Amino acid sequence: MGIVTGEKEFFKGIGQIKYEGPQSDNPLAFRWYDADKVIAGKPMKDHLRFACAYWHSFCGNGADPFGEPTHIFPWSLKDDAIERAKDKMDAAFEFITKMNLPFYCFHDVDIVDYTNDINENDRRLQTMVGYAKQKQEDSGVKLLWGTSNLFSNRRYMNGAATNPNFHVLAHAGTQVKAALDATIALGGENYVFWGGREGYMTLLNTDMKREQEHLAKFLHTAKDYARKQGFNGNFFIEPKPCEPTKHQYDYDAATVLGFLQKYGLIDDFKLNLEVNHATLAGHTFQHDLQVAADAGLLGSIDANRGDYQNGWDTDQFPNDITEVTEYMLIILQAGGFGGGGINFDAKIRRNSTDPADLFYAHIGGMDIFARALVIADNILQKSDYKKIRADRYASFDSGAGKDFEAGKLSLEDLRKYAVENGEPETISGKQEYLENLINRYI
Ligand code: XUL
Ligand code: CO
Repeated sequence: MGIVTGEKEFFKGIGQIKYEGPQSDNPLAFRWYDADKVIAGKPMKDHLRFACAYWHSFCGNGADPFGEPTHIFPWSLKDDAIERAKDKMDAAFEFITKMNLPFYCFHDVDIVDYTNDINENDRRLQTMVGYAKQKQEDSGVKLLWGTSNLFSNRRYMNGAATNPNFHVLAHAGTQVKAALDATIALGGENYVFWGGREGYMTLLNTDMKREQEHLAKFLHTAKDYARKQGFNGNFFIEPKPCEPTKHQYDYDAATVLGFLQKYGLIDDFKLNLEVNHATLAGHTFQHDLQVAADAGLLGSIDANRGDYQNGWDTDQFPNDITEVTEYMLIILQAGGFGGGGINFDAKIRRNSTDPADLFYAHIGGMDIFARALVIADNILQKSDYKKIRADRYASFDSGAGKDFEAGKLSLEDLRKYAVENGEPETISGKQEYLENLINRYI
């Protein structure tokens, strides 16, 4: 895969980012991500399946609720919407190929500006799909997932699929149809639903049961349409507990699993889990990963991190090796992602205004996951980590414990066992031992 630029080079002075190894002090090189290096039976790039998030990297402009944009992109200057969108896509593919990122992800509105004219939107999106197709062919970069933005337009202020007004729901369906068509045309491997406005601000005006039924019906309708068009990929739901809505229906991994089960969606949908969403739900990311993995529905992740001192979605790039090692332990043991990968749903800070900052951010994120992959594989191959966990449950491997697991014991049997065997011995959970073990391999 070589660098693909448009007529103009947007990131001048920055070439192909290459692997130089841990000893390198070049800030524009990988120290751990060695795409073709084989770990646990397959190349790093196939374990990690990194993706660039179009919205944060090429649309977000550094504005915050208190201040105007600080990122004045040279690809956002042209007057004509299509010309501007093409410049943006040129910049995106230049960046993605310089970074050696195998995938990208987008919302419909990231690719080209939307208007309130449905037919014009279709025309715009189709034009840009043609442009993207060529870029994908030239570069070998693939679409990890597409999605539709059903939260920014003011019509969605009371929800999209869960809006109390059917007319709004019809517009949401219109947008999903076009975004699915675009995803399918571009060979997208998955399609994501993140319901930022699917929830409520107050129960005083909300029929929660009816809204959730509408959401399920909407997902069925979208899924049936995509399958009819020949889409074989996965649908992912991305949980988040709140923000922008006070209470979102797709609260966390466990809530979404229950919802998929209840409404007969479990065979087509998996989870796209995001670090900062799990922490906003009061969980560690490891917790949500394990919940999804145990259900066999760990589809993909949105990699980022929050800030321990505040309670909103700061979408910072990941940089904590201990935490990311713990993620990779769960992901490796789950057998990897179910069709997805690692999408950097993360943004550089408002005051990170050098063109190189976007590179540093992604290099750091890719390196930390690559390094964590190596460490986690070492822990699983060489240490007693797995054995310690298995041994904690040894009392269920034989005798009465095994009979209990097999459903052969009654409550009376449990009492009899307790009377006969007296007080259980005190057994350590070895938490500090295991924490030290992780650090030893780091
Ligand atoms: C918002 C978020 C979204 C989804 C896609 O918190 O994570 O960017 O990933 O709509
Ligand atoms: Co996300």
